[in-house]
Amino acid sequence: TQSYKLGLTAKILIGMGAGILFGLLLRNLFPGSEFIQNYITDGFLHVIGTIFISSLKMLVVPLVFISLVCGTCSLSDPAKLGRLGGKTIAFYLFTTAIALSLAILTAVLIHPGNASMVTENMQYSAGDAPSLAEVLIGIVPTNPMKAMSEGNMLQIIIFAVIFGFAISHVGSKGKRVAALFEDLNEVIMRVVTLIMLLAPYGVFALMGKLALTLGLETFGSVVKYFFVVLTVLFVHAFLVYPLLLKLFSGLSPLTFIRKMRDVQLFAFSTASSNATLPVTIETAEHRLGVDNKIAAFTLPLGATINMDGTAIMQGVATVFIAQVFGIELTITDYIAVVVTATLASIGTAGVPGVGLIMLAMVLNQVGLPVEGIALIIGVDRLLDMVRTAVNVTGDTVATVIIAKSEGEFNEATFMDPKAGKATL
Ligand code: DAS
Repeated sequence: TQSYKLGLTAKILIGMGAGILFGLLLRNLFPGSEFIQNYITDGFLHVIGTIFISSLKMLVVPLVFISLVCGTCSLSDPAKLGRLGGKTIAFYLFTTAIALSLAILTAVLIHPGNASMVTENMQYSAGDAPSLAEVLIGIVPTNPMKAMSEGNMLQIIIFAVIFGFAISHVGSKGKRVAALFEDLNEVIMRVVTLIMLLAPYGVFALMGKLALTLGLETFGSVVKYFFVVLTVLFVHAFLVYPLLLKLFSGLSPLTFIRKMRDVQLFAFSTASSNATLPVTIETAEHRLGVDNKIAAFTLPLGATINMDGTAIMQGVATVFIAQVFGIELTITDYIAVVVTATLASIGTAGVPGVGLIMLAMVLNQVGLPVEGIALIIGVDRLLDMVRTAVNVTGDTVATVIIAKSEGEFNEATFMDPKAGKATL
């Protein structure tokens, strides 16, 4: 008889459920237990969860460099490279602008914040938002190896694109180098599917630790803020993106959403677009039918500069904090928020909690009290997980639309429900 093979998605969901149950059980059976805190929460669960995330991050730099060189060296036409870059940046800015506008509008209408929430011991420090000049200068690596060792995604992308482009302009030698990178790409993608098989265990640990540490009491006064952000995130992910996909590519949003489940579960569990990148690239190429030369460029770029979910949190949080402190925001203030939030997101990689750090820059820039962040920091971890899933979904929607518009898309793969199932 055909033994029913549980798909990876099912195993991850089981891992999540078991982890949450395990954490809640321990939290309620032994509240405040030192042993649990030291040996389970900060011990066993922390170790397994961190190893899982590290094993994903381990792949990011080699995968992005190899697949981007591999993709670019088959993009010998400079006009096509320029058009691809232009389309990608334009589409990312377009969806982020929609996300921010939706968020600000909803928060102004629902008015989640009021003056009664101000407490005395609020403090939070803010960095300075980078200027456009700093962002542009910061993109070119002075030392590619340093960029790789630091995981500076934009610098790695720039170097890989230039290196790959040069390969297609050295004649026959280039063919050998290109073939080598094709083979390396094959190997590194195989490593990705191997690591994905660890997911159920890693997710169990991550959710177990979260359930053990995050109590319902942290939701207190900011429950309205929490649900406003959640609502806009869901509207953006399940209404705006399907609409854009249908409008710009004519493809079935349902098929897309179904095939994005694993990626969204990884993003939710790790709260890191960067750590999820190997899975996003593998899914885009092997399950959604996007050609490597597109996915290898648009997805690493998107994981770094395109964070619609984060922009949504920042839009709502800015309005919420202004409401709490009774500060009236003008249209120019909102425009300053949109510009600063977009600039701040370009330079920062997709790692857990980066949204809050950028929010501090945005508040600082528009003269709002940064200490207001102390109000929302308690629920930010859970929101970070959801908005990261939205971030990676936005990157992939843009990738599919651009791939189809460039004719670098295999519709048969997209329509095939069995395509690219993660197996050994
Ligand atoms: N966790 C970030 C990411 O990986 C998003 C955020 O912090 O807002 O995209």
